[in-house]
Amino acid sequence: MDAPTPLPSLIRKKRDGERLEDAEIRSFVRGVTEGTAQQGQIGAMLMAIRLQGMEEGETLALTQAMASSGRTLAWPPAWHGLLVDKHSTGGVGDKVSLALAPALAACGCKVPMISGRGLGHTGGTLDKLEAIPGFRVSQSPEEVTAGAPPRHRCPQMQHILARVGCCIVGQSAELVPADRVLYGLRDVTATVDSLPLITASILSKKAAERLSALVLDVKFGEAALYPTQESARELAQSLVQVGTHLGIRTAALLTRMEQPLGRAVGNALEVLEALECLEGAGPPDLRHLVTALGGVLLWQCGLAAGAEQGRERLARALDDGSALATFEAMLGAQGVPPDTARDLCAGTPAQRRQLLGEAKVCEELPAPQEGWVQQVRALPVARVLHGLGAGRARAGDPVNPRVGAELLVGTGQHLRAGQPWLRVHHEGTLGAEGRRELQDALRLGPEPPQDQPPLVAETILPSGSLPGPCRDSQ
Ligand code: IUR
Repeated sequence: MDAPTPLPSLIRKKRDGERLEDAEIRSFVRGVTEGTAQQGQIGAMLMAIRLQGMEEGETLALTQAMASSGRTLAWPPAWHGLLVDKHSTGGVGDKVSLALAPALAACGCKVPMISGRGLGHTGGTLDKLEAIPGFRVSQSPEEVTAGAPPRHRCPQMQHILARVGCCIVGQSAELVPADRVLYGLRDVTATVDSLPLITASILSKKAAERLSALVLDVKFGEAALYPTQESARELAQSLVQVGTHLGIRTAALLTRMEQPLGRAVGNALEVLEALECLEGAGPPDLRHLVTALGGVLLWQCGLAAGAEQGRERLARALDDGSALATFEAMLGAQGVPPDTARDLCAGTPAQRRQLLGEAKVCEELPAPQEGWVQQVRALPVARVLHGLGAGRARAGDPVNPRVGAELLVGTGQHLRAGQPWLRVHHEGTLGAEGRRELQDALRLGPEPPQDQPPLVAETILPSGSLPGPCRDSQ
């Protein structure tokens, strides 16, 4: 083990713009994990990194030190090369993981997906899954540690992956404890928006999962973490480079986040829409993103000759029922009673809605005038739903899974004055202010909109960047 370096000298070094040695970075992360570093010292180092940045080698060392700050997962050798995951920087109506994880498993991948909860205006995969009665996103400690060295074995997850091929779980307290501390302090020290800190935070968790391949959905636009394609590209390049150095085959898609993905926003409504996608139907933009992200992963882990062939293979899994059957098996393995899982996957839309529960109030908003839909802005929709209880202001707050909205129109559609364009599901009061904000989300014009820019703007690979989705084994 490296001799500890006094933290004030490390902070001074980074404050003055010098490069930190790998051993110094490990020493800092050890102080964070073991609790010997004071909160003020950690905050000061985070601010120094935020202001001075880090070279790629420093970011890699930080990622590695954080990844080994806790437990790392271990898998049977036969699965090596097949372990895949997807990470999204967060969007509105983004239910991709719910369809993608089982579809990838149906194609032969092993998907130990570790997801997060929603915070702010973006939703979280775990909250969506918890709209399903009985679904368990966590594993009890007995299940994690039973009969195996706690640092590596994860029998419950491994058991599910062996039987089903995928699981979607929350991050356990033992996985990357350094990130828990650093992320909490970044939130209160105005250091969330630091490229090396975001890169290390995201990738340390993926490195601890011992993945073979990773695809990142880096969103940009009004409702995304990054407003512009250029800023999203910078993060994507950092993630792809550091991920590749970690030995994970990493690629990123830059995707637009101006409008909600699909037609449904809100946890229970998004589960319903994910089920449609798993049946080979549902909104085209959702299917497009699921198959584009999955296609890259199938190519990266050698199950398809190129990204396009991967996309076609994934689409087949959605169309032939195998992805839906895998989703049903995953629900069963994660605590959903078999009858409920079957009724949800095989039921009619009305039966599904009844199973997930419906909000007390359903209100339709009329178009204020005639016109062609140019855009439905995601941000105001997400903000109003958040205020109605669909999202949380603080970690740990409850969410109401029944609150949400259905878009009744799509871009390019013509609306008559008074025609309903949005159905809001809630259990409170929408109020004049909320109504005004929602009406501001609807952009109408006198003519049909010109060419729509593609949802996938760019693909970032270790070898460089391609416009649009990755079209073959380039
Ligand atoms: N998600 C993460 O896991 N880490 C981060 O720093 C951000 C999002 I921003």
